[in-house]
Amino acid sequence: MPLHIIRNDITAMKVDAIVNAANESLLGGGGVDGAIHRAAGPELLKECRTLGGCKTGEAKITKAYRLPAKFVIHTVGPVWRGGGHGERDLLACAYRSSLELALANNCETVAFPLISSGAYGYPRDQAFKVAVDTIGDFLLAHEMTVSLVIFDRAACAIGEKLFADIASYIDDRYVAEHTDPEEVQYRRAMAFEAPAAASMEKFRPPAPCRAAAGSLAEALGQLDESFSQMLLRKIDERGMTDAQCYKRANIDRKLFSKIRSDIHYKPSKPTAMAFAVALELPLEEAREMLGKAGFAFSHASRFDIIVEYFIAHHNYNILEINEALFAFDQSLLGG
Ligand code: AR6
Repeated sequence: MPLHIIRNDITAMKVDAIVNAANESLLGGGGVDGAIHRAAGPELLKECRTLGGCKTGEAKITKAYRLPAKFVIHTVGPVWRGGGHGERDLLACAYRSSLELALANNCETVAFPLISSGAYGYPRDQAFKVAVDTIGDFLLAHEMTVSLVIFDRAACAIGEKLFADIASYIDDRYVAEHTDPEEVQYRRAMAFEAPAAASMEKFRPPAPCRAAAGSLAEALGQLDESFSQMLLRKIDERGMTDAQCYKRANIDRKLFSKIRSDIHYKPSKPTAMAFAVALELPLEEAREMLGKAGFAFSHASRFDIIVEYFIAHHNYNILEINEALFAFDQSLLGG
């Protein structure tokens, strides 16, 4: 089930549980903790007083009172002390404990802030990575929808090198596509001038088009393999289970069932791309799969170029792709 990365105020999230980045006393504080207590009202603090605090890396649950969520899961992330004091493990523990507690309380939708990345000083790009990796691992084994709620975009700057590589990949392609070589300019000019003077012959459809028009029924009877058929074939060829595939694609089980049961299902472009990534298709096959859904990688779209960058580099980790898309202010793949 999917991981969403969104920009929002976590107190506004209508989910089964929101997670609070608290301190060991559980008696409130600043940052997201302060915002949650203010929005939930004083009864939250009253219940927190009965919990006896919480160790770093662990989690406790309360009701959510005036918040739109049902529960608040309070967890405590580590204070950053340079990275050599088990901070990463403790932070991963904080996410895992919270997710397990959510599971034990039948929560299907959970929203996290970027734990430790504020007052506790954990470098934001690293905190973001731990969050995405830990939640991503958990979701491979459990059915739950998790939102990582980011307050400010700077919080998830991906590594500088990756950022620079993607930026130049975008530049190269974007520029190539938008450079107007002389011959293209000439052709465009002709197209604008042509109609009055041109003979109708000039506007006859190309041969393959005419052939198809001549025998439409025949052409329709010989439809190519559809998107859904190609998807299911590729899943089988790779010896994957359906669940492995839709999880790797960061796609909801219900959406997958729809695609599975309707051979003419037309997915959105991000969904088609997400499956190409989940199946680890080489670029040519990814293009073919996209084509089945009526799409193509466009070099006029940063979104497309970024996904293409990852496929071309054989990096099929959808969470990393989504980190990059988010860092470049694009919508995400899958869920
Ligand atoms: N919604 C979502 N994210 C938010 C919100 C909000 N309303 N407000 C802040 N953030 P922090 P920590 C982001 O400092 O580093 C408290 O005093 C914020 O931009 O809240 O784990 C506790 O009592 C940042 O990225 O938590 C502890 O003493 C992230 O939430 C201590 O701070 C976490 O920042 C915990 O420090």
